[in-house]
Amino acid sequence: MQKLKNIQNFDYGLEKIFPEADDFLPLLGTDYVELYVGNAKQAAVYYKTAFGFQSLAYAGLETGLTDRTSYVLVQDKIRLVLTTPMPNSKNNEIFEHIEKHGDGVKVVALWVEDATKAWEETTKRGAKSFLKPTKESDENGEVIRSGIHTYGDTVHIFVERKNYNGLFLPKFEKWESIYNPTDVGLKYIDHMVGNVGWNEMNVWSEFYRKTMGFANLITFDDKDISTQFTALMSKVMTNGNGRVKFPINEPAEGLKKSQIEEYLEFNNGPGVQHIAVATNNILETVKAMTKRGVEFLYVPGSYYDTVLDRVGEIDENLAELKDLGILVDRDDEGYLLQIFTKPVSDRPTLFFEIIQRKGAQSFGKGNFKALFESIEAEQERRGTL
Ligand code: TYF
Ligand code: FE
Repeated sequence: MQKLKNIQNFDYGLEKIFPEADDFLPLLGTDYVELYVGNAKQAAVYYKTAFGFQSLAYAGLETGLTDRTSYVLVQDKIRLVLTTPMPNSKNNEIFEHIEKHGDGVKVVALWVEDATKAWEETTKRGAKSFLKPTKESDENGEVIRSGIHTYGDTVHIFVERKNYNGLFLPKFEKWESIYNPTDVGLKYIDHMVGNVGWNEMNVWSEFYRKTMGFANLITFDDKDISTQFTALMSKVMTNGNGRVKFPINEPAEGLKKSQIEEYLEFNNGPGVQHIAVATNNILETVKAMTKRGVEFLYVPGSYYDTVLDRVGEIDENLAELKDLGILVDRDDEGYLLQIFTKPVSDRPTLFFEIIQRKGAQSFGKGNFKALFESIEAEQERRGTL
């Protein structure tokens, strides 16, 4: 795999790290992630309490927006937008999204220098338009946004904010709240994973290559990702500077129903499966999140009997990692620590990954088997295996 040294989403730049990626869509990073939810007001309290997000901005009836309500949350470089439809919505897209998918990710917004060019370059290569380049302005300047469709009902919105110095976007006001729980040390979005249908992994990885200029960073076939019972395949796509990474999963044949098939059933089709967020101190982050009510997947304690034989020496205390259920993996550049939440809504669909990279730029291949067995145990409890 390519060397990805010094990639941190802290000092944005456009230097190219993957020579095989194309330059026609320079991305500065992830701009925001928008979830369509049944009750944005309550979801906002959950993400503040459990995930340590802070109140940033609001748009709704009080700000003159009548067809939807949105709460914007922030934690370091991560911006989360929670949107719910209002009854006089002329556009039923939000209602339909929630009815079909439950609460979940609608928009993966990408920060660009030129949203008009981003739209032109991607649509001329075959991407289907979601939003033509649109300018919005207020006393803080102007933002141009445009958008394209990707897998399922998910979309990418390109955000150009170089002439804007407001809090979030025009029409949003500062959201002042007296409830301000502290953050839990989440820093930036490391990657966002899409689940697509049978035999569609190559369709969508080609989409990212052709219409967005991404390159294939790694491929995991069903031998890399299988247990005794289930299997899946995955291709990790990256943009040229490595700031935006999208693994794409598809189900593979196994004796039992894989987690990807379960997702596709409960989500009524493809969509975002997990959002991986980075921390500089996974022990503290996971301790805080556990205390605040986030449920994590646990692997059997026997995982920790052999983990050091596999990954060698690490800085962390093994008993502490075991206590919290944090997984470890190593590649030729270093190691990584990761843990996965249980699904964050009632459907077994969207979940989060917490990841701390200590040199390693891979995805935890050495943990796949233990992780997927642990997911199977959850499927068993749900009766969906
Ligand atoms: O993003 C990844 O590739 C890792 C591993 O259903 C992973 O987080 C892959 C597939 C999956 C859950 C986790
Ligand atoms: Fe991941």
